[in-house]
Amino acid sequence: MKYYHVPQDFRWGVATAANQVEGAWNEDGKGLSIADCERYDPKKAKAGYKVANDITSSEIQKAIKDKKSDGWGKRHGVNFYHTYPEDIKKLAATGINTFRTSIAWSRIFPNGDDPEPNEKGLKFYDNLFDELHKYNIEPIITLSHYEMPLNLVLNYDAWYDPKVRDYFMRFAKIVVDHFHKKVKYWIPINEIDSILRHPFSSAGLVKDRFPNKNFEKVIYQAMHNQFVAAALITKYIHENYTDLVVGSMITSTMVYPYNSDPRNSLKSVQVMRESYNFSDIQIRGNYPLNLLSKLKKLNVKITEKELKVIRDNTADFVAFSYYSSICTAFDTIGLKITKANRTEGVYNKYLPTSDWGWQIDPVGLRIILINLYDRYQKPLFIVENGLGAKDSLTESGKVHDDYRIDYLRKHIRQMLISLENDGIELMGYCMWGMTDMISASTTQMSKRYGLIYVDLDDLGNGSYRRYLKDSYFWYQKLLSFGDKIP
Ligand code: BGP
Repeated sequence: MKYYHVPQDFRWGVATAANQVEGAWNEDGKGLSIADCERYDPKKAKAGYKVANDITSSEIQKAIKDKKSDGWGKRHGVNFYHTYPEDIKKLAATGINTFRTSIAWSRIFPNGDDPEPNEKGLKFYDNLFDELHKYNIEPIITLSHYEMPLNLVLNYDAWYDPKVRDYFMRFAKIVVDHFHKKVKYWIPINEIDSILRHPFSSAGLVKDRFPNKNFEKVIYQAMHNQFVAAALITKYIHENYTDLVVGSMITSTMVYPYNSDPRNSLKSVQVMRESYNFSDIQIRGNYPLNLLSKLKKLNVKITEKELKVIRDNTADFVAFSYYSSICTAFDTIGLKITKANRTEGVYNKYLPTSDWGWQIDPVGLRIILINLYDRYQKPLFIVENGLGAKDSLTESGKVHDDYRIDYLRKHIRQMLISLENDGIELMGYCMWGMTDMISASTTQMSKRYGLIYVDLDDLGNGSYRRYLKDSYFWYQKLLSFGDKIP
């Protein structure tokens, strides 16, 4: 039989984000966060509205008002704030040694600008990390994953505002100081490139709050502020805690030319380059010239001191998410359009498509691994990969998600082939989803990713009971093979 080998210290895990699972939006002193304003509205969704991108100031006000009166907030998340001991126990039984999540900024600083951190917020994560370590599971922590205190949006200018960058630094330093003995792996900002696609959920930017400004400039200024903050916290960690490591993180979508017309190839290189720009900055320490000239044209404020901070404080590993691929064409008229994790592209006739229209491409993952390793020669880490699908629960409490098993098996197989043949360094693999959770792009519950089913619907009805899916048992079996996988 053919076996694939993974390094003995390979990290196998699951991944999630605080705002998508925790719930408890107003418990133990937590403040309102931007994610608390994003709610699923079936009528609007039908009309193509994407809450995480298109939200307006008046919708935010309405959401806050409704939240206070009818408590719909319980619909955000799957109650992980209370169920984490049982959830982690179940996950530990799969054999994982890694758990990626984020720390909700609004639990630690409810308004972002509070004079002192909220001790109860710190305590929650202390308990969570202790629980993980009880099972020898190492946490990987994202400091900013589509969540920030809403006050920093309403009374400041979110990530556009240098003061907010300072508040982020204060939050980040406090949590690193507090948790450095429990958390070795840190990722400052989730999918740092995502600010270009959904500036609200990534950086709290609401277009109508900048009436006299070029919104593109606002986005790029906020992007620059995020790069500086990520470099500053990397510096802080490296200077104070030499045993900790820091990753950059981008969304990796494989992009092919629609056909061999060189103009389509050029287009695919341009689209890929846009996301590599982001890892280039965090790994190589320099703004690529194409991006720098764009920032200059937009008159984005950048100081020499900031550029030096970015240059001198690069990340230790290259983390990325991978779900899907697209094709590109210089002229898309008449071509079928598809999407991959919020990037639009041309449909690829060689690939199947998920329930949510993302094309399934395991070989694309191998290409990304090769591309990223050749580009940086730094250890890689797949921190998100999974399938969003409509699952159904049988009367006997089973979920037969063979399509998810198929997705995971094929992607992991390509990863193993790459490890064996392509001369890459890979630290680990975290499948996206532990329990089901609220989808980031659609805010729906019915777009399910987990190994564990949660009884909850898009409108918040359900018992929150957990059921182990077939994919749970499949992952458990896979991990039981250790470092030699058939
Ligand atoms: C990534 C995000 C996650 C997650 C995932 C799946 O881009 O980092 O937060 O949600 O995509 O996307 P979705 O939930 O929109 O299906």
